[in-house]
Amino acid sequence: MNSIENYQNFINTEIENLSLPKEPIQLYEPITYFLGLGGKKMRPVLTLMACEVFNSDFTIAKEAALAVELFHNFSLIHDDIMDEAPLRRGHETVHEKWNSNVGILSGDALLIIAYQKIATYKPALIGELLPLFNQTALEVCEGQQLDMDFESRNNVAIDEYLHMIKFKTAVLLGCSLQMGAIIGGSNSKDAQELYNFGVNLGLAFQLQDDILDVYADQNKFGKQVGGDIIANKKTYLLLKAYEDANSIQTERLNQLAEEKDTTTKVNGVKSVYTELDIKTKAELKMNYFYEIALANLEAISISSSKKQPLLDLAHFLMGRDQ
Ligand code: GRG
Repeated sequence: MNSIENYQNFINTEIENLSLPKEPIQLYEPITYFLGLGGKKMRPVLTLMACEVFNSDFTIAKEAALAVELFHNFSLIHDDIMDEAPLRRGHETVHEKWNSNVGILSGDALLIIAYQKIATYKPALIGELLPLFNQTALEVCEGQQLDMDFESRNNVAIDEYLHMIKFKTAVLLGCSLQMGAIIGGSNSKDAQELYNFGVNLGLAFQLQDDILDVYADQNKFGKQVGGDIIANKKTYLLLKAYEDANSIQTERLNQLAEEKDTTTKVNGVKSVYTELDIKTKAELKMNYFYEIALANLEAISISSSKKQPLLDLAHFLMGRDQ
């Protein structure tokens, strides 16, 4: 059994050893730059762990683990362009360091390299992995579009928001686990249960992200604390606040959405959140999904000791403060 750190080291080495071409420089240098910025590598770790639950040799899932991490990085590069984000993982984004066209094309190349990794498996395995990967990629696209649609809508329901984060964030965690399980030789019921574990963990993870964005310690948080409030992002916290607010609080939230002074804005929204106990309500929802995730894991027909690394990773992800 390996520790989270062992799996992370393994995947970091594999990424360092990707023998990417050198030219055209503007295509491959941004990829090397972005992959070198770090990140938790939680998706490939999930793939390797899920494989090891069913097979003593987790390295057989190496190419799938690389595929999910490369896909994730591709989506981050494109997401940063769409969001016009200056920073990612505490460093300049690709479009900021080069330009948007470079970001689009190097992101595209990363996606293709991800597919090349899946194509290394035997045809029977590809037949199982590819539909899952394709379905997931399409859902991530749908999640991203819904997220953008929400920017110009004032009537987003909490269930719609949960559907959006399921697609944008959670399904890739499920897919990472299911691919590892398939490669490891699990039965389809356990592979599906691991997928569900990943989706519910992903929902809890994204809700935690919403909470951290408002309440994290700025010295530990990789992004700007209050960034979602400043950008009027429709997070779970904001939608819940609108749902629970009285007419005076609704009016204050509406006025704060127009506020130009960022400190006044963040403090104002936070004070409405405090009045409505929004942090506790968001934590309740986060814990709800986390508990379902743990029940999914419990339902898998293997010994507790084999599930322990996945449980450790779930604890690690939910205990993060950055
Ligand atoms: C799928 C064809 C296709 C297009 C992609 C751009 C896009 C469409 C989707 C964006 C998806 C996206 C960026 C989702 C956010 C997921 C998320 C929670 C990112 C942060 O993940 P961490 O915390 O990051 O694992 P690190 O840095 O640790 O890797």
